[in-house]
Amino acid sequence: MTLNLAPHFYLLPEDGAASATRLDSLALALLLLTGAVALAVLALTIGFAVRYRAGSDADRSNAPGQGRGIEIAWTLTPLLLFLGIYAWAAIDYVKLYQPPADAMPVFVVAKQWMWKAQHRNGRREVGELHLPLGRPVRLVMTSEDVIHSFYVPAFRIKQDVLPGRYTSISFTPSRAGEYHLFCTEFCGTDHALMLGKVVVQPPGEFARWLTEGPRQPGMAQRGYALFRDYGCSGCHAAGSTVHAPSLNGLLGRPVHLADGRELRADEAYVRDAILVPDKDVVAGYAPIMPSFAGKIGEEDLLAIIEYIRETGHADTAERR
Ligand code: HEC
Ligand SMILES: [Cu+2]
Repeated sequence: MTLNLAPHFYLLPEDGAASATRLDSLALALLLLTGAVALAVLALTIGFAVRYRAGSDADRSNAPGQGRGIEIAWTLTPLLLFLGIYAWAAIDYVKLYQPPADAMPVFVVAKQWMWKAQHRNGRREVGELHLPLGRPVRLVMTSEDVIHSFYVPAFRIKQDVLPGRYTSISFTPSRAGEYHLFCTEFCGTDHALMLGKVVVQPPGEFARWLTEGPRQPGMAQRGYALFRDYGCSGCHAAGSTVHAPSLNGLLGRPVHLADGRELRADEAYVRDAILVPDKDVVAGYAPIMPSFAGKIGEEDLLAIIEYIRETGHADTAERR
């Protein structure tokens, strides 16, 4: 739904994703609700001002001293209405951060002053982000320097992108086309030029685009090589003499930690496991893993995580 009132006047840009349609409905409902309340208050104010103006012959005898019923009504009705709006907005919000299991991960790395993206098959792009129409996507984002913020007005999504950690956001493009991508966190001299383009293509066209361009190894394949080069396999490979957990199918799996906590492994967890191994020690293992902070760059980290994700897929394929 768009709020186009006339061809050259619009309140919001055209919506290009399900997240935008949801937000527009919510914004419209809020506008109608608060507009109706404002109009009702205005009408009553004018009505009473005219009726009880000084010198009018309105009947002023027997003015009620209290009206508990009406006070309860005008307190409870807005309370319930706005709690309803709150619940509605909360559900929409959760959808941005709890993607469906089949959501396609795409990796975004921000740096002064550009947006870089990488797809799982290894295809990279700078200043552009190609996405398939109608498929839920999940962006896993980080920054190489300062805070940036990923903002696509047509999708009504905005997510801070921070150095030293992953943030992610999920949405489903619902209309093919090209959309503006902005950095919306002041990030230095050329912040205003940190622009990009999101290109939403029908699935077939997107699949073709993915395989075009220079041949490169997929992220998981590159990650596998890195996994050996950095010596991870020395401890984590099956048959290693070191007592270290198997990483097969780790992403999405519940993990029990030595301090009793339990969590579900996502990209951020794996990232921290590699860079700050002492933070979350897996139950039943000694904290002997060395930290790789400062040794592995952001893009290599993402590749290693993709390799770990792939081991899970290979696993399930074998079991089937
Ligand atoms: C010296 C052996 C050793 C090396 C080298 C090593 N690890 Fe570990 N790793 C461990 C041990 C032991 C644990 C479990 C204890 C802990 O969580 O610190 C672990 C835990 C992990 C976990 C969490 C596993 C889980 O089940 O939640 C991940 C992810 C991980 N390592 C990835 C890596 C990666 C990637 C590398 C290479 C960059 C690497 N490790 C190198 C020994 C090692
Ligand atoms: Cu920026």
